Amino acid sequence: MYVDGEWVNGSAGEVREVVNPATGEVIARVAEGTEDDARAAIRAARRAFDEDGWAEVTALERAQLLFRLADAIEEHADLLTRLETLDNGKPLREAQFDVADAANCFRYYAGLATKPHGQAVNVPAPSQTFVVREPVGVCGQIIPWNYPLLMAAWKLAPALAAGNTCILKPSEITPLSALMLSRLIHEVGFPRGVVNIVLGAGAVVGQTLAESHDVDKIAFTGGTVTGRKIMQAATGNLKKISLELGGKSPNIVFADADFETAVDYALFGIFANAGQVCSAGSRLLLEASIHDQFVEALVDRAKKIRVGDGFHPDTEMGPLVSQQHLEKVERYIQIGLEEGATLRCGGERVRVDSGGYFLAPTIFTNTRPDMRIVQEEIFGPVLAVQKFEDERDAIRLANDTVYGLAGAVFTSDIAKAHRVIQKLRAGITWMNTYHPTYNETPWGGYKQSGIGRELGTFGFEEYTEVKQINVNLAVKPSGWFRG
Ligand code: TXE
Repeated sequence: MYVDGEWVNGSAGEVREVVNPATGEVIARVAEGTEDDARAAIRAARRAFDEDGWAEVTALERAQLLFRLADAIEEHADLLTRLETLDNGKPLREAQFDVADAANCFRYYAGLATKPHGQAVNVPAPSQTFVVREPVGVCGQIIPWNYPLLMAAWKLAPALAAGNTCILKPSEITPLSALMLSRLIHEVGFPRGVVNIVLGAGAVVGQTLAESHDVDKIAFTGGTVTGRKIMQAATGNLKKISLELGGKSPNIVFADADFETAVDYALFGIFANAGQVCSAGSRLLLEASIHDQFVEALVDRAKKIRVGDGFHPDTEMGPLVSQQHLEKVERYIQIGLEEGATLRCGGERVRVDSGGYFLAPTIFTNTRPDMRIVQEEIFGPVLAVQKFEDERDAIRLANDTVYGLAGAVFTSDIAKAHRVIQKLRAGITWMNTYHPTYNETPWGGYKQSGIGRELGTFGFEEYTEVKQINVNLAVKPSGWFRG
C-alpha cells in the first residue's frame, strides 16, 4: 500500500489474493490493510494538510502536478490497460478507453485548479463581503471494481485540484491499477501524505475512513446498501458526503425512433462492460407497436456478441468480475424465471477454454413493473424489457423505481424527447444515444442513486468549502452595548 509517501505492507502482515476473472487464477498477492493502516494513512493525510503546507501550495503548482500525472498515465497506458483487463476482465478496447479517459480527467481538473473564482457581494455599508472557496481537508475516497482506474481518477483529480489530501481505498477485488497509479503519483512529485492508497476490506478500511473524526469528507461509489452504511458511519463528525450509487435506468424507445440506432444503443446500454455499469440501461422500455420487431432484432444481435477473455482481440464482452458476483447475477436470472418473465436469450454461463466467470447476454421480456428483475440493480448483462402504450405511460414506468441515476429516450420527435427528459427523475440523461460520459459534465443521481455530483465544475465544488469574509470599512466600535 502507499502510505505517507512509502510502500508498506499491512500492519497485520496479511495478504489478499487477486484473481483474474477470465481464468479464476491468482495473479497477485497484495497487502491487506487493517484499521491501523487506515488510521496511519489518515494521520499522514491530516499532517500533509494541516502542517506540511499542501493547502498553501499554489493552484498552479497543483495543476502542474496533475498535468504531469496525466502525462505519466499516458506514457504507461499500455501497462495500465493490460493491468485493468487482467484484474477486472474487461476487453482491452474498453480498458484502453478507460485509461485514456483517466488521463483526461486529471488533465481536465489540472485546468480547473487555477480557475475557481469567488464573489464580491454588495452588502449594506460599511461592509464589503467576499466569498471564497477552500479545500474541505482530508478526504476518504472509496471506489468500486467496475472501473478501477477511472474511478480513482474521478475521485483524486478534483480533490487534489481543490487542494485536499486523500486516502483512496480501491475495491479489494481490483487493486492493481491503483497501485500502479501510486507509483506514478510518487514519481511525478506529489508531496508525501497528500495521496495515500490503502488496500483492504470495505468493512474494515472503508468503515474506518467513514467513521474517523479526522476525515472531513467521504466520497463513495458503489452499491446502495454500502452507501447507506457509509452515510450512517459518517454521522459521528457530520462529515461531508458524496455518494454515487446504483441505478435501474430506463432506456425509452418510441416507434418513431431510428430503428437501427436504437437497437444498437440498447445493446451498448446494457452489455458494455458486461452490464457492470452504474448507469446501465438495464430497463428497455419499448412502445407497444414496435415491441416484437425490436426484441427480435435485439435478441438476434445479443446472441452474436463475442464473449471471451478480454485479451483476445475479437472479444466484445468479458467475464463478470468475480465468482461471487457471477452467482449473484445468476440468482437474479433464476428470480426472473420464477417471477414468470420470458427468457429470450442468454441466462447461462458461456464456456470459455480458460475457465472464468462468463455469462451470456441475457434478455427478459413479458416483465411486470413489480418484478424484482425490473426493480433491483442486477449489475450484469441482464436486460428487462418493458412495454408502454404512450408518452405518459412511458414516463410513469421510467420513474417507477427507487433509483434515479440515468435514462435515455430514442425518438425522431425532438419536442417529445425534451418533454420526456424533463419528466425523468434522473441526473444523467441522453437523447438518441446511451452512455457518453464527459469529464466536463456533472455525474450523479436523484433519489436513492446518490448524493452530490462528480465531474465538471460541480464535482470540483464538492471538494470545497465556501467561506464568506466580511470586512468592516468603518473601523469603530458598534455601540450595541452601552455600558
Ligand atoms: O459493492 P460495494 P459490491 C452495486 C452492484 C453490485 C453491488 C454489490 O449492484 O452488485 O453494488 O457490489 C467498499 N464501509 N455496485 O459488494 O460493497 C468496498 O470495499 C466502507 C454499484 O462489490 O458497494 C469497495 O471498495 N466501504 C456500483 C466499495 O465499497 C465499504 C459499483 C464498493 O463495494 C463497506 C459497484 C463499508 N461497510 C457495485 N463495504 C456503482 N454505483 O457503480 C464495502 N465497502
